Amino acid sequence: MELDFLWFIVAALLGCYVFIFWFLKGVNEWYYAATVAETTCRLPPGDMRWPLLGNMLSLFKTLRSVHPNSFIYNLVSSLKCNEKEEYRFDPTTHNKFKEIMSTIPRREDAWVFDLYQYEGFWCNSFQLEGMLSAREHFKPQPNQVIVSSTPKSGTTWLKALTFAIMTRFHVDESTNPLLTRLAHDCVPFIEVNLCSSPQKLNLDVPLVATHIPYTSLPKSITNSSCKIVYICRDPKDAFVSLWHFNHKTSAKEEVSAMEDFPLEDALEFFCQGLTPCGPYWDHLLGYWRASLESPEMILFLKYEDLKNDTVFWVKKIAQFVGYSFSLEEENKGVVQKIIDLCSFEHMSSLEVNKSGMVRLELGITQDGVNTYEFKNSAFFRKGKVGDWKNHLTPEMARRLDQITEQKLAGSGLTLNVSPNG
Ligand code: PAP
Repeated sequence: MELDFLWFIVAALLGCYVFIFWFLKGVNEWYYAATVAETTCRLPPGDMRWPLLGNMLSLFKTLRSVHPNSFIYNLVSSLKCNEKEEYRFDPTTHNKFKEIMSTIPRREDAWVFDLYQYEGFWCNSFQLEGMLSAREHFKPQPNQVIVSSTPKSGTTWLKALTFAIMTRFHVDESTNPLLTRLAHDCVPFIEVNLCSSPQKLNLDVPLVATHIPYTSLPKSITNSSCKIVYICRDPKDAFVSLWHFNHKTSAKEEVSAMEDFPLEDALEFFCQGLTPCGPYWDHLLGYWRASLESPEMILFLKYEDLKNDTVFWVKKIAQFVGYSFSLEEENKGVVQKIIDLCSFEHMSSLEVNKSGMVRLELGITQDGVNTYEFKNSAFFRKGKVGDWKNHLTPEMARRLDQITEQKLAGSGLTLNVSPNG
């Protein structure tokens, strides 16, 4: 009798344990699924989570079926998400991403975000997840234009110019979204902030951007008739720009961030190819070779050329993307107005670019959406050619020039490398 009672107690305890374990696990999964669904569908926080918590029975019934892999989850997502670009938190890709992340090389000791090496290039984790999602889901629009670059090569400027060129029939000078929004919010990165930009623009402009290396681009881009406008820059200026950007976006005070990651250390990483989207030179070469094979698909630009003869290159970009300026427009000064609108002096003086904030959604954890904020002004520093002279010693500059020469040898690509000393 006593033994039977003991067994009863053990079984009851075990039963309670299993029940509590599964219940908590279920709640946890539900919470996670709801967070993902809310983020993916841009529902107000709590929309999916809290109303259901009031009704424990329906919560319990639902929690096992709304896990990110489930049919219901996908149904909810597809019903709520009517904007075609909102694909970043697709659960299948998320699982694939987690699997890849656990096997690839990682460096934690360099720039603001840890770097992961994938398909020969280093990238941040959120870029990698975004890239995998873009590969699954990105569907170019008819006449799609893609602005591409390696970071700090003139992306913000090229985005603004291309956006202004392509929207000039929809908006006038006083209503241009570039006056009130960061260029990155007007032209989203397919791998980063299609989900992060605060509000979608309703202008029907087939224009997006990317830092993805050419060889890792979604097949939907490389196998299509998308036009790619690529911009590169003297690696010395790009490196100095990246170093400053790193400190401006660091969670630490700018000065102490600089002391923690001095220029000399950063240069070492840069030379080894350890930068976001690096090796820097390989990124350029991928697009350069593709542009030689398909010049009608890829326009290869250099920041320095754009600076030296902006009128010529703006007209060239417009023609390439299928939005040529008419003679009448040229006579009316439309080209110059676009150049003035997008100039460094004008852009950096706009209130939105001085005081606005970037809010990156880095991914989803069990605790919710992981975000990171920094000032829009981090994208505007000097906007000059040759500022490296104020930072690099002749020795450092020589080292970078030598690598550039070796890496580009035989490719036919020459950069506007401003002379040393
Ligand atoms: P991203 O790749 O992270 O978007 P990106 O815009 O390529 O950054 O690089 C920023 C650089 O472009 C900065 O260069 P600097 O650090 O040498 O100054 C920034 O000042 C410059 N830049 C931003 N907007 C413009 C512009 N309108 N005209 C010229 N240069 C610009």
